[in-house]
Amino acid sequence: MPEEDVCLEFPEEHIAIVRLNRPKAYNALNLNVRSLIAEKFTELKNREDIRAVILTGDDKAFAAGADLKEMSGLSAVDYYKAHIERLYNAFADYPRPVIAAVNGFALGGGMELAMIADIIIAGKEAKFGQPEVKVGVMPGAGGSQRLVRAVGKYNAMRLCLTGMMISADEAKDMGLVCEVLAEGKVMARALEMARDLAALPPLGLEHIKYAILHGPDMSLESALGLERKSMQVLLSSKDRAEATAAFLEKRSGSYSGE
Ligand code: CO8
Repeated sequence: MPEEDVCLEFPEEHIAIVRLNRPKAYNALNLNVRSLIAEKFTELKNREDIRAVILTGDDKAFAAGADLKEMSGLSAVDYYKAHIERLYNAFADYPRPVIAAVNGFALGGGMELAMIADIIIAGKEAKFGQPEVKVGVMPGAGGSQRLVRAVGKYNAMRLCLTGMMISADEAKDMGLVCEVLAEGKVMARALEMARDLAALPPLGLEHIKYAILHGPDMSLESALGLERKSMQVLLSSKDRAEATAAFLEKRSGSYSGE
């Protein structure tokens, strides 16, 4: 069977990899790829056994942005009707941790895709940028908004207004990338991190992710309330009892997500 433009792999128990697979187009995001990303994350939402996901591309590109060839033929109405936000929401709403493992180019829609993930790690040679201004548009899938929340006004302005590319090290200095790895080491590190996450209580991961994603858009008082309520829910979970017992008995815990 021919490989799809987005592949879903299960390398180990509890871990999934969503891999963009359009190498000839530097993993440019056409509508088919965006639909497949949505389809894969929708499938993963129904997989209770999956506790951490890695989103990646290949060595040359995470994704070099929207497919400019396809988009050049789209009218504003076509673009509206494509409802790309609904496709991205299938990924953005995924409740468990997602690591973006970036090698090569993460540009435009590709960088926007990486920013939906919860943790971004990158190879030394990776390049990030929001070059939409150079093709006469602007970031349209979260680029201006997720970026300003991640790196602040001045860095977001510099990237979006100039369309410049930055290195993985510079992206790390800004707080966008968490770890920069030597060439060839990104997937191994992503898997190691996913393994660590998958060994933790999944309900805790879900509640932490939700609070960190949604809290900053609330008043501090409401966000603290959300945090407190989430913590109270976790207190009554079976996994909390198991984690405490494991600590007291000096062993590692085994979690069911209940
Ligand atoms: N869309 C479609 N095909 C692409 C894209 C893309 N975004 N990026 C690369 N490719 C294709 C190239 O066309 C080429 O294919 P072919 O061999 O068939 O010509 C192949 O990938 C390799 O590309 P290059 O030969 O250019 O490789 P280089 O190593 O020389 O350069 C770069 C790599 C720097 C990544 C270069 O390809 C590039 O600049 N790509 C475009 C980056 C970009 O501007 N992305 C889009 C950002 S905008 C966005 O994401 C959302 C808004 C879109 C609105 C569009 C309105 C028209």
